Amino acid sequence: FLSNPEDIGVVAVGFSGGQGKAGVDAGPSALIEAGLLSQLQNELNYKLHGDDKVNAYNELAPKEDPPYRNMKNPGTASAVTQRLSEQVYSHAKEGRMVLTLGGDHSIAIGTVAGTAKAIRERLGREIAVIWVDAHADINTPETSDSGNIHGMPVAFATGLAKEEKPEYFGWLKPENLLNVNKLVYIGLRDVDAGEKRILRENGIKAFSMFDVDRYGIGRVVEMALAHIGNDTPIHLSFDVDALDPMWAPGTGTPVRGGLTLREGDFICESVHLTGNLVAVDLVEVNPSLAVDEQAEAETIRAGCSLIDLEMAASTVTGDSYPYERRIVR
Ligand code: 5AB
Ligand code: MN
Ligand code: MN
Ligand code: MN
Repeated sequence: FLSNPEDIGVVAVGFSGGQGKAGVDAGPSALIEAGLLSQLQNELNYKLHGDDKVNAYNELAPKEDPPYRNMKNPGTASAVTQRLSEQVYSHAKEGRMVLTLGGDHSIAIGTVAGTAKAIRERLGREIAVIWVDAHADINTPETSDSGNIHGMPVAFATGLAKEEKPEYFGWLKPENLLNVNKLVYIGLRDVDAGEKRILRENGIKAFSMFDVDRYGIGRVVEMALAHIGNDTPIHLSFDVDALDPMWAPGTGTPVRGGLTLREGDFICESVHLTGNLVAVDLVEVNPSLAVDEQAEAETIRAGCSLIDLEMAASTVTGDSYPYERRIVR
C-alpha cells in the first residue's frame, strides 16, 4: 500500500536559520493554534501521529557556526535537517502521510531526504516532488548571492549540490536523493540567473506563473502530474509565498503576481486526489512579518486552507477520483 489514507504523521519545525528574518520559527505554532491539526482530526477524521509540540529547532544552534562555502548557519541547518529527516523517515516508514509545518524552506532538505529513503525501502520506488513556490530554491552554495540555505534545498535534495563533510549535509546519501526527472515546479516568478541555468542544463520541468495564466491551473496540474507519471508517490513541498501576497502577506520573501488562494487550494486538492500523496510540507509562514493582525490572520487562514486536504470536488459531487490512479493502496 502507498500509505494509510487515514494516518498522518505530524512534524512541527520551529526553525528560521535557513534565512535571516526572525519569526518564521513561530509559523507552526500559529497554524496549530488556529486549528490546523484539530481540523484534520475532528472534521476530516484523520488519525494524527507524533506530537503536536513544536520542535524548537532554533535551540540546536551551536555557539559558533561560521559560514562554509558561502552558506550561512551551515552547521545548524545541517544538524536540524538531519534530525528532521529521521523523524519524517520513521513516519513514512510506517505508511503514514507526513505533514511537516515550517519553518523556513531549508527544512525540505530533511523532509525530502526522509520520504525518499522511506519510500525506497517500503515500496522500492522513487518519489516525485511537486515544488510550489515563487522561487526555485535550487541555488548551489556557489551560485547563491544571499548565502541563505532556504534558497538551496532543491540543490541538496537532488544531489546537484554535493558535500562530503557530514556536518555540512554530507550525511545525505544516495537513498535520500530525489531524481531531477521527478521534480516539477508550479508558481515560479522570481528565479535567479544561476538557477535558470541549472534548470535549463538539467531539463527540469517548471510551470511558472506565465504558464498558469496561459493554460489555467487545471491544465498545469494535469501536465505536472503527467510529467512525474501516474504511478509515482508524491511529496508536495508548498512554500506559502507561491500564493500572491494578497492572500499570504506574512512571509519572508513575498513576490507579487502569485497564485490565488483558490489556485493553491486546487493544487493541494488535486495532488491529494491522485491518491499518491506521501508527504506535504507547508513552509515560510512568518506571522510576525504581516503588517497588522488582520494580515497575519489571513496568512494563517490561507495555510490552514491549503492543508485541510478536503476533496472539494468529491465531497460535493461524489466523483472521487478525477485523476488516474495506478498505485494500489
Ligand atoms: B524560499 C533567493 N533566490 O537564493 C536566494 O522562500 C531567494 O524558500 C530564495 O523560496 C527564497 O536567496 C527562498 C534570492
Ligand atoms: Mn519562496
Ligand atoms: Mn521556498
Ligand atoms: Mn483547502
